[in-house]
Amino acid sequence: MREEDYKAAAVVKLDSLSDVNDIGKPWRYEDEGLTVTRTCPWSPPGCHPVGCGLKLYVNDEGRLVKVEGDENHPVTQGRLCPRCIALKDYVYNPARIIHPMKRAREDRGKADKWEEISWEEAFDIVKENYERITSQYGYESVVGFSGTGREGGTMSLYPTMVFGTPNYCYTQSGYACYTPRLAAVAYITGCTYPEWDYAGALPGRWDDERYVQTEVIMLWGKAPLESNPDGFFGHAVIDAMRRGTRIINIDPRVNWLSTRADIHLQLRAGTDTALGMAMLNIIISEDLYDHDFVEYWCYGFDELAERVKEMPPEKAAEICELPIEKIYAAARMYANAKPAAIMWGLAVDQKTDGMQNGQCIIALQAITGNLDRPGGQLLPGADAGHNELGFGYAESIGDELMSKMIGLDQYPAYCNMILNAQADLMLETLETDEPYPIRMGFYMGNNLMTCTSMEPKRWHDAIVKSLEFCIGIDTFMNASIESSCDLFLPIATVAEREGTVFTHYAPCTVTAGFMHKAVDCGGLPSDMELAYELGKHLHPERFEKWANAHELVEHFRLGVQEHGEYFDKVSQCVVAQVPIDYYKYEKGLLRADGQPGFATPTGRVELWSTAFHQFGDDPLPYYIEPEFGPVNSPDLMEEYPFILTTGARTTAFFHSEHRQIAYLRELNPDPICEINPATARSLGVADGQWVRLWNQFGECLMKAKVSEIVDEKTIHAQHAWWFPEEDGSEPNLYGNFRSNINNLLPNGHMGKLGFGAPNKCLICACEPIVESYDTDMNLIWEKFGKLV
Ligand SMILES: Nc1nc2c(c(=O)[nH]1)N[C@H]1C(S)=C(S)[C@@H](COP(=O)(O)OP(=O)(O)OC[C@H]3O[C@@H](n4cnc5c(=O)[nH]c(N)nc54)[C@H](O)[C@@H]3O)O[C@H]1N2
Ligand SMILES: Nc1nc2c(c(=O)[nH]1)N[C@H]1C(S)=C(S)[C@@H](COP(=O)(O)OP(=O)(O)OC[C@H]3O[C@@H](n4cnc5c(=O)[nH]c(N)nc54)[C@H](O)[C@@H]3O)O[C@H]1N2
Ligand code: SF4
Ligand SMILES: [Mo]
Repeated sequence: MREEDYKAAAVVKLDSLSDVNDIGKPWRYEDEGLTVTRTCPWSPPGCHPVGCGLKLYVNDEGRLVKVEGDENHPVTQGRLCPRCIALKDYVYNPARIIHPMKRAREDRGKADKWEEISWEEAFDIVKENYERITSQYGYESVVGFSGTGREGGTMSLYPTMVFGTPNYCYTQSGYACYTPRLAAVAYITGCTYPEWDYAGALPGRWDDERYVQTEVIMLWGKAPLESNPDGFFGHAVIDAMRRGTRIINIDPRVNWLSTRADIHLQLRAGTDTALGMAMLNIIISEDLYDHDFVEYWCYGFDELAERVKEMPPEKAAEICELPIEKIYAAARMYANAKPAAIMWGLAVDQKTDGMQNGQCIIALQAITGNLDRPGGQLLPGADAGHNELGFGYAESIGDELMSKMIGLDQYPAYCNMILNAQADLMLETLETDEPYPIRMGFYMGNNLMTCTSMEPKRWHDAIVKSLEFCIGIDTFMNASIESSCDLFLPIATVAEREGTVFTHYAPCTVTAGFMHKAVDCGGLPSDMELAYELGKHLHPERFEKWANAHELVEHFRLGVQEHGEYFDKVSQCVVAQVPIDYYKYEKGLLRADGQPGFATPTGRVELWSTAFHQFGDDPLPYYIEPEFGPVNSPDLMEEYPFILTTGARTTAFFHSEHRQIAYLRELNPDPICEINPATARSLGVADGQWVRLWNQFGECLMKAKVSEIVDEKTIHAQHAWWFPEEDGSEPNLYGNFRSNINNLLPNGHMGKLGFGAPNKCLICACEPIVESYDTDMNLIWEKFGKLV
């Protein structure tokens, strides 16, 4: 493309996203005899919609030979994680599956029984089984399993228009990831997630005249350098620190940021809500709050002030096992900084009172006047990005079928919020066939038996028993698909697909990125293209309005109705900053009716939540002591004396993915649990030794990393471990249940609204073992690393 054409195409109208401007070079150019494609990835390989700038170098044979960061991306500026640097080892990995495959139902769990078939045969098999099962059991007998926000997994298109089922299900107990935070914000403020404003959307970035440097960031149960979560680019925190931003870190573990923080609150895992209430108590009682904001824009302040009196700092210090002066210092530092921001992470969701923890965080952000203030917490506007959630539900499912969604009656605050069947009840339904049988399933960016689900063996048995037909849609084989699927549909990686990636899944988007196809590995479809093709086979009438998958993208992702050149035009872009506004509540930009205020029944931030009240929960925040821990179960702690927290992210892997990438596996060859040196000494555990972790729910084996990262009472264990180099057939199933920390985590311990699960605050025992399961890196290099 010529430079002038590129400029002509650079300004596009993205419906509700308004004007965007592309930045930097054309999307494709020649350099050193190679073709360079600039792209912004989403998945696969797995990542959240961060859309970091990538340059993919392709040689004359059409082969990807080099990946570099794109220095012209306004936020990432050339920086990449090891996983993107290793992209070519993922694309060309010998274990990657590039043909559809089938297997007889009686051969489930036998890794050598797969047979390659054509796409036509694969579509016929889906149609035949789908029609047979739904005519016998109804559309509600189909379940779609999704994992975290990967491009495919976020798509409501599959459950709605393709399979027409009300039962899409993210299977982590209590939907304990992101959605509890989204729900708390939605119910209390009428907006979705307020992320820290890191000037990502401003053309001048940190130096933009509208921006005000954040003085303090409170990182709450979030480790963004490792996780780049939910569309946020973690190194922005370091960029801000270089400009003087100070850090408060709330985390039971030590990490790079906590060692550079002004204050590290190393609390007992799972006690965050007590801390949040105590901080509110201090800020209110010391009159450190923003009186104007509270008076004009908040509802229920007096009731909140009364409630948090129940949590004086002394009490929180005892509960959280923190020095009281640190709690005071953190509350004062946060409240006195203007602007200040809270970055709240997964640990907020992963406890029974996750919603109440979220409620405290929103209250802190609101009463300090940091909502929608430059350098504070950016709010999405009423006309924020096209939100695809709900796309196709009305046309394809209808009210009667929708009312059959598992959990809708018991947990309306959950099911209506995210249009998902409640996870814990779905497990019971699979086990009991009550209230009706579930007989067909598909995995869409999900590997629940290794990673997403607690008590994974229970999920395994329930799925294998109840599903007559199951489809895996993935790039690689995994334990869930191996044990329970009859059909495998392979898909394109980010290097082979076109698409869009909006940070934060569209609402509160700061950059819009566009994926460009750089290579071809056998004409594999993207998730969107596969949905379109499958949909045309199963329900052609629903798909006839789109001539191709591009038109579907225009409608589904970009929110435009008229089709034609739109996608082509947009797809010339690489990355664009999306215009934002501040103080939208004053300008009538948060409410659909254009009135000032927030989109809640009272028009204000509801510190006393009318929504929580209507759903039958307490309208004010309250603390729930972890069910299993020193206070509530001292007897159990005699047997299982350590606090167990799990799943802190590592840059080497995205959940259960990337174990086959030799270069990444070398960074973290074995499943690690972190144990304090004093604890290790008392247990007789040496650094690098295998240990058994167990509790009342189950056990697993991990390799000890003896380190001061955790204190003496706490053990942290990695999640999502399996061993693709091992025998995949049942019962070994790639060693799936051997080092699976989720064996020790239960289902069914969520909060009153159905959200939250104690996945980062359980208990366990630990003992050294003598068996050796050491990873043979030579085997891994031999098996997966040849093509580098
Ligand atoms: N590399 C990589 N990146 C990822 C992922 C991945 O698998 N790999 N997964 C993605 C997904 S789905 C998500 S949800 C995000 C999550 O990303 P984050 O929100 O950053 O969450 P985690 O990394 O799980 O945990 C963050 C921190 O919480 C701390 N923590 C543990 N227990 C507690 C507690 O009780 N209270 C407090 N305050 N802190 C606690 C941990 O020590 C850890 O440092 O990451 C995303 N990004
Ligand atoms: N103990 C413990 N367990 C946890 C956590 C924890 O902190 N502690 N974290 C939990 C959290 S927050 C989450 S979100 C879950 C994550 O759980 P999942 O999202 O289910 O993660 P994976 O197990 O990696 O499975 C994802 C599968 O999707 C495939 N895939 C990747 N990208 C795409 C794509 O674009 N399209 C399609 N079709 N497939 C794709 C991958 O190859 C992989 O096989 O794990 C949860 N499990
Ligand atoms: S966050 Fe890391 S892995 Fe994800 S797209 Fe950006 S560089 Fe790649
Ligand atoms: Mo997640």
